[in-house]
Amino acid sequence: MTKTLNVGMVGYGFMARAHSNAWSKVSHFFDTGYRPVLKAVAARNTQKATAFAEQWGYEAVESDWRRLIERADIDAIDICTPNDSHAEIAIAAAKAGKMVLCEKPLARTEAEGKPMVEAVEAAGVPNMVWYNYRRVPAVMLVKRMIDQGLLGHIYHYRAKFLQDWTISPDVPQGGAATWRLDVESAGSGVTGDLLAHCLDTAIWLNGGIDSLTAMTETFVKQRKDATTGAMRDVGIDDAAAVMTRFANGSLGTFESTRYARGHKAAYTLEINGENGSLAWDLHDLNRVAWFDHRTPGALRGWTSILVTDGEHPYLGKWWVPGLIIGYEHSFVHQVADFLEGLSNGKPAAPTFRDALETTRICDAIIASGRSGQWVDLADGAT
Ligand code: SOE
Repeated sequence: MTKTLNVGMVGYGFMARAHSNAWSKVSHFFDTGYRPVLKAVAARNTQKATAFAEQWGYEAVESDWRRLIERADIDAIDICTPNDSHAEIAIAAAKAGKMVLCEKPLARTEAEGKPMVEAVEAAGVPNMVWYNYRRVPAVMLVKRMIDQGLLGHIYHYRAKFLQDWTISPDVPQGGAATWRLDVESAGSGVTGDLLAHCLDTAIWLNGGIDSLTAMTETFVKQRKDATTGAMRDVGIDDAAAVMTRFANGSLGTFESTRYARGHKAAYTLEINGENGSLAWDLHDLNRVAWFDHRTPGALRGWTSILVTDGEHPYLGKWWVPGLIIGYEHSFVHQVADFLEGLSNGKPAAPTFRDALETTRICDAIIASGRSGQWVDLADGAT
């Protein structure tokens, strides 16, 4: 019998919309044993929260996330607030016995994330971090192809996530819309916001990172505070270029910036193995580019796999073969896997513990950007 799962959302921004859409759609397409109910949304700005609740169908509004956690009728807390409040909310929610889902990155630093992992594990509550790009069907197909050994030994992992929205020095820091530029709220710049996605996908596809060295830069040194209007030093990294050594012996290169004119969300990855190469591009998200070296010489070449068939990951649940899906579906898939995990007892990844590793790598990037040194990450070292 299908159970209901009452969701308490904290926040009403862009990510709260992506998550709410996923919670509301999932049971129309996936049989997971659970039907989410949008029970209540919490935010200090109750006017905005009320408008959000009306638009998405939340039954109630709370002006404080603590009230949401106290409610006996809430099963899961979904955290969609700026990074500096993730830890406090997640720890309180876990202590209250709620399931906890947290927007990425888990926390601003590994030190902040550790007690979050301890809290969910001590309480034994299901938990997950929203690294949604794993759930793009084409990326999931890449995972299956690697796990089947199609690439053979892997030599290179390459990823980029490029944007251009902070080039103007007039973009402020802090405030509801631009907290991502404020180091206090965000913890870091492109590293925690964009590279974290690339790293999460990379360690899932290609295994752990043993060591890295990074170059980081803050191009605009001072910006206005969105609230006070006063000029303040900018503490975030605007761009990062990283070289890594993976535990499997492969070399990784990662690049992220918000200063690449013309790029809004250009996430691409490529993996080169002994038997072939695989590539994926968010702007063509339903395709995997595949070069199979074992194909006879005259026929050998890059092929483009259109990931829209019923046998492809998740696609059998949507439309008929050949019809495409988009960005928002990756969130629906993540919720579907989370609910499935509740039903079958196999927790969906990345859990808080999995996501802590990504945050640990982000810390190492920031540290290396400052010191110019390689950072050893093997066996838990930092
Ligand atoms: C920032 O612009 C952002 O919205 C990130 O916060 C998301 O995680 C990323 O998926 C798209 O870009």
